[in-house]
Amino acid sequence: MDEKILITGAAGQLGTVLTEALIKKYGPQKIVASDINNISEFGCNFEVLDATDMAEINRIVIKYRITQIYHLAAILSAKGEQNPLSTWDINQKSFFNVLECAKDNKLNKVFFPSSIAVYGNSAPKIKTPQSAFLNPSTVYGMSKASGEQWAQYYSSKYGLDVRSLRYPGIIGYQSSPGGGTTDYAIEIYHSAVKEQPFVCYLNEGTRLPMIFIYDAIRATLELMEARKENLVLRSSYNLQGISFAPKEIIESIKKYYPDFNVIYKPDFRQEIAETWPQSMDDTNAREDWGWIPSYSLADITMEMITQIRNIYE
Ligand code: AKB
Repeated sequence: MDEKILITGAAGQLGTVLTEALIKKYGPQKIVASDINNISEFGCNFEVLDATDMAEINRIVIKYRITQIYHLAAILSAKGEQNPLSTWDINQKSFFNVLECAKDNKLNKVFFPSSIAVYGNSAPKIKTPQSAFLNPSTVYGMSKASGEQWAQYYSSKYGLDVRSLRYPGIIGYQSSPGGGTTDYAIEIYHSAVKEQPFVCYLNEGTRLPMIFIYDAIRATLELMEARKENLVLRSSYNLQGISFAPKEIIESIKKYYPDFNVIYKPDFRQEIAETWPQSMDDTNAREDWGWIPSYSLADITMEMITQIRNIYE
């Protein structure tokens, strides 16, 4: 099947690297990167797109004969709390637009990124089960939890092949993080390499699920390539990489920078993090499409420090 792929939010943390991976896999002519900001550095087709604009999504889908959409545009957890109603509006409207456009134009597949943020205080914190109760504590989490339900609805009602992952915090060096609660785990490496003290907005023992960018990309591509009949879950798959707290990442950084200094100043993000799982049970992902993470905390620290040193050199 000759695929033509549209990525929304392509300039974001996940989008930057996923777009590159899709270009590598399908070739640049087959990929259309889009973003609300005009960033034309992608080596493929590029369109400025506000994904809340249905007419624009339709225009691009028709212009390029798109067959798949990876819908990455969204406002994340911490930034989302600063403007709850517009976060809800942007996250919901853009996903409805993608779902409707995919249904009407009979697209082959849609990818929807969900998050650990769908869980709240009612779910067990350790190895959070796939089917644990969802009572998200942020508007971002609410939008992802309802998005999952809509994904399932479009799948069962209209036969749309929507696939989704509940990502942990993604750690990567390729672009700056954008308003998440897990962003400290990226910023901390930049401070370490610049040999500056780091002000950590989470307490030293706040354990969260995280994943290295290359594992996150591989998981996304593996899910999208999996045989349709193997995918039992049409809401979203739990995805576990590793779990750690600030004190553990600091310990691993100190192997490279023994004098690295961290000051703890918890803010509103501490409260969000406390409602999230510490680790996820991803048995369904392992069983249905063979998910196995490969990067340990030591691997991530080595890779992040090496790559960030190159950036600042
Ligand atoms: C965030 O912190 O908001 C995101 C997420 C876990 O979905 N990184």
